[in-house]
Amino acid sequence: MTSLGELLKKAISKFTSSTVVDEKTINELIRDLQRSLLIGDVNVELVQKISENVRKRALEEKIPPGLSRKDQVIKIVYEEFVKLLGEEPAKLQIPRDRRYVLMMVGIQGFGKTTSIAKLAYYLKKNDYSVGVICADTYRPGACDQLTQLLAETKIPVYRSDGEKDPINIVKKGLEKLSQEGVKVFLIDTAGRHKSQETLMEEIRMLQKEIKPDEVMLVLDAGIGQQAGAHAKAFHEAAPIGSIFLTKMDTSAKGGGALSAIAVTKAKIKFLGTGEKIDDIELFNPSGYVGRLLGLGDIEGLIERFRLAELEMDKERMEAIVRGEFTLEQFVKQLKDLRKAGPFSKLLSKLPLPNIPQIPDEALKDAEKKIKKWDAIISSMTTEERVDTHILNSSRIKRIARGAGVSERDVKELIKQYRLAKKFMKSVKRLPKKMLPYT
Ligand SMILES: Nc1nc2c(ncn2[C@@H]2O[C@H](COP(=O)(O)OP(=O)(O)OP(=O)(O)O)[C@@H](O)[C@H]2O)c(=O)[nH]1
Ligand SMILES: [Mg+2]
Repeated sequence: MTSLGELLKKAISKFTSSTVVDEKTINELIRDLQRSLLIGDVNVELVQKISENVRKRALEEKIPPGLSRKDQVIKIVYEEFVKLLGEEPAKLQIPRDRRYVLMMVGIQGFGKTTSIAKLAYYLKKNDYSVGVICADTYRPGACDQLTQLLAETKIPVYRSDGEKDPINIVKKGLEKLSQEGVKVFLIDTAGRHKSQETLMEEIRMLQKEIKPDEVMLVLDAGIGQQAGAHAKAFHEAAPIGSIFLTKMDTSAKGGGALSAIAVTKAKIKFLGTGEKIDDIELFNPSGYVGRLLGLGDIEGLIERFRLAELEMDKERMEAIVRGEFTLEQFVKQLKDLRKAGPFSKLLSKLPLPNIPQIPDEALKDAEKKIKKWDAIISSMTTEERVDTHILNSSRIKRIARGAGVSERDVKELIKQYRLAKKFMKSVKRLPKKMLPYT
């Protein structure tokens, strides 16, 4: 069966190879992405959310000069996937000043034992006092494997070969290793068992008795859509807090992780990139999505957007300072300002000592008014937004009704807009150093 990763890549490459990009091709891309995600068992709500965000942004966002609509759609798809995986690179989030117990769970052969060793080594290199407990009583040689992997690291491994009860092993291990000064405990659990049910029961009991600070699910990047079901089963036994995605070096960069994330709401923390003990990477969502979607130089594309948008902002600011702005830009400007903090605070920072007349009304209560004004703008035609002079009383009536506000509200917005324009024009005549935007 085709993996989610392959399906997504196919959808993207079909889109990028189309000669025209219009609403139809965008909708087609969204449909293809939806279909792929659903086949990949990503839950419906999440699929809906991603596709709605992509559609909305693709239709609404301005394309900066020098960039194509195709570039823009790719960027949006990329950003929405990154958002899903956690925008920031993963953080370790393991405290240094208290005991911390991390339990690793996962299906047999996915790489639990290997990943425990990698994580232990990684933590040691980061100056944590770390120890490992082997609580896998099923796999023959499981503890030997762990001991061997860590042989050269001087990381203590607790094992109790006579003991068959993993809970007892962990309890004793915590005690013994604590005495040796260990603060961070990594528990390796069984992956093979009599049956799936008995395995889950064991994990459930460990969760109940040990109450680890973090349960990390190990997933093989190659397993594709079953990942969701695996994650669900483990999540029900012990709430999954993070994911270690293994075999990124050999798999088709599986999208199964997306399903697992959807089910558990946990984020990927680490990637395994080989069999050696230092083949471990802290997870970086942007790199992962780039690989998953088969996007070549996505970093380069994002950078080109960033520069072009900066340029657009600069031009917009300059136009505003010249008093050239539309009604829509006026409201957007107020919204941007609001993001920067309350108006009064912002105004007090501006170097505007003896300026003729700040249109006080435009700013007073603006925060309350902006919502109304936004609604007013939305019920205007494009023509009306660009040229307020065409707003006669019948148009005003229609707009007010559409926005659910009074006609007075509409008139006030127009008045404030004109005042602001006049104001900016008067500011323009002042010495340059007094301009707020330079
Ligand atoms: N290429 C590659 N191989 C890996 C990676 N992680 C684990 N492996 C290999 O996968 C195989 C299984 O790994 P284990 O760590 O034994 O898996 P496990 O989950 O502990 O398995 P059980 O103990 O049987 O439940 C081993 O051959 C590992 O070397 C990885 O990131 N890349
Ligand atoms: Mg193992």
